[in-house]
Amino acid sequence: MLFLSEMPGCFFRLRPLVVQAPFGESSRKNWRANTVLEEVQESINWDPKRWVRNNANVPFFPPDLQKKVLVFPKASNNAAVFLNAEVQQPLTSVTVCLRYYTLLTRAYGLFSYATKQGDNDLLLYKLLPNQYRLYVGGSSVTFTLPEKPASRPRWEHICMSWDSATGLVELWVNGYPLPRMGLKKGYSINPEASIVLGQDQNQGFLGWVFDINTSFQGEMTDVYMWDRVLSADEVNLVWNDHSVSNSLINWSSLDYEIRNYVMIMPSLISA
Ligand SMILES: [Ca+2]
Repeated sequence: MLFLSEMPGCFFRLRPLVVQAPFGESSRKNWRANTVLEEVQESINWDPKRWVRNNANVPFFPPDLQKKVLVFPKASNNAAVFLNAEVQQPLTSVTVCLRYYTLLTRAYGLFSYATKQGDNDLLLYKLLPNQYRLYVGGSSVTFTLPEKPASRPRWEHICMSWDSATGLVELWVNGYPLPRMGLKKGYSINPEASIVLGQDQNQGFLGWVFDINTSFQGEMTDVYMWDRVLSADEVNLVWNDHSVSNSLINWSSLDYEIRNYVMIMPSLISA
């Protein structure tokens, strides 16, 4: 379990190391394991290589986040989780799935994929409790769900996909698809991205910046991304917590970096 506390002017950085799996080949060629807790001075121009350690004495943490959740305990303009994804070529189709739990009623960013083509090259954004806004290439479509008062707060699972050939955007909420909409037909999403959970990245003077008023506060888990549109059966598998192969981002072997006040905790929901 990782305990990360807030410190003004500093952020804690988790740098996953790539090591060979001790039990033979895993589904990925390299087993991303062993995160190292580093306290470093906040710097815009940090060099990732500086923080890689290959020391047997460093703390060891299990790489598998199954049954774990990310807790974003409070609204902020600096807390986020950065993800590394092995995107090799421009994305002409994509699916992003995640599960989250919040009591927020304002807008917030869930998954932000910013590139030099724009801060909203791919963005999952919640506008209202019953309204999702999905961006591709800076354009957006808004899905408005029928308002049904929930009897109790609950986790929500979403899968969003987009396909360049048709321009069609799918949004699945708790395993149910909404009527498809279209945008950016023929577009390609840049493979070089800054990928962030829990914030909407915006273009600032010196780089990407966050806005406390669109920050996520709550819990998040089961984050996945594929460079294809998942079939209905596959979305159903993901919703039911089964694995679907060949993902670019995989919750079970997440390559991530935590900035500021985000905690990794056991899920409070029993299996
Ligand atoms: Ca943005």
